[in-house]
Amino acid sequence: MEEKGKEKNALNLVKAPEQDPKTAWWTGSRFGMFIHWGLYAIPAQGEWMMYAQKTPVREYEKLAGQFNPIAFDAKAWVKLAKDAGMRYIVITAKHHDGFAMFHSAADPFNIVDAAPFGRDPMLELAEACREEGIVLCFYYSHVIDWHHPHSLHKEHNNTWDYKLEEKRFAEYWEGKVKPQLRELLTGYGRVGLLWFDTAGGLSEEDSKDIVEHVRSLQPDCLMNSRVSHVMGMGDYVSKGDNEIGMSGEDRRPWETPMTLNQSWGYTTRDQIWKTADSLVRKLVNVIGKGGNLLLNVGPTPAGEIPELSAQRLREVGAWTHRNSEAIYGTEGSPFLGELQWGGITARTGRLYLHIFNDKWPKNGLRIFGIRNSVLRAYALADTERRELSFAQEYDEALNLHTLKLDLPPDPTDSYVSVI
Ligand code: FHN
Repeated sequence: MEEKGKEKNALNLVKAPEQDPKTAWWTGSRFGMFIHWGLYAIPAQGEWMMYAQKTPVREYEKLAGQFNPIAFDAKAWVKLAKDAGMRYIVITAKHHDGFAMFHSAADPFNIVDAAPFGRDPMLELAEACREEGIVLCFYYSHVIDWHHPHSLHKEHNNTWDYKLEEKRFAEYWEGKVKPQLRELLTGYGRVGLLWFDTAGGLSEEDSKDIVEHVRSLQPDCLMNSRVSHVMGMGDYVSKGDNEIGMSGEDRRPWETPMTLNQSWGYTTRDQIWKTADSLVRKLVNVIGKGGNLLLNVGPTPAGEIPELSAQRLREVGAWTHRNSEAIYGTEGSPFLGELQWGGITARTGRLYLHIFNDKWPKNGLRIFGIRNSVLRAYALADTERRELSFAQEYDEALNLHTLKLDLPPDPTDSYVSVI
């Protein structure tokens, strides 16, 4: 929907979060692929298996000897992300089990030195991403590491192999975390962002230390807020897992990490999948509130993205490709408040009304608060751009501007139709 009005922010009833220019690529991207991939794919019970079963380190290490994901094809993963309409990839370079999915001189417990595979999948992904214009980013578990004798978290430690009172955190921090981050930030080209997780127990001093360390190596690399539990740290807010906030809740750019089923790492036990329909709505809900969606896949031990995940991503991708204008580079809705019928995104001079098909208002839609004169309204999916009729009214007593918009009798796209 196009509106007249010269003032750039005439519609901005909600101010878009203040933004550092270096986050612009990321907020404009709106949709990313999260990948949880590691040794835990082999037992296929999720990435917390080692902790849940108190698997001794020497036992867990044996998984590395079996890890040979010969079906891994970086280009195919990047293509799938692209097909889904995702513009960045965040992959677990090291999760809580401490196993590095990249070649690391800092710790031999890594995919090149400890597994028969012998390849560095992060190098292959970096190249494939560069070729396709996808931004590569790394997840790095900086506080929890069940393999290292000196990692120390507020609650989730390996207490079955190591004694808490014998921990010397600095040995972990200086000997593994910082050197591995250096490796990631110097060996793989541009890293879009580092996705830290669960900082429980990390001191403010160490949080600042890690931020400075990253900045000194790649000044433009973003960091999420989970780098520290100190409020305001990081370049953007990571919401809770699968959490979508209320409209206007965050003053900083934010992102929702979300699962496709109910797990992050590959598991054969969880078959509760979100449908493409519900995923598109969730995407709309997030971007309409100004956030990013980071949607997860958990590849198999053979190195493949499970077909049930891939299929959903391709279905979502058909929608994102048709509606790209209403997604990338947009801001969230300028209006505060939850919408029952869908979500709104905006860019200067245009509002995109994303209407959930099952809430299709056959009698038209009313939008309150648009002061600008609307010029034209049409369905984005309509290649002929046939104009929809509308009327604008102003109630002086209530000081209320109302746009009454007539809609076609039926939705114009699958899942969610954009006007
Ligand atoms: O413990 C992790 C979990 O395994 C997963 O990586 C998620 C992703 O956001 N983060 C932690 C829990 O919040």
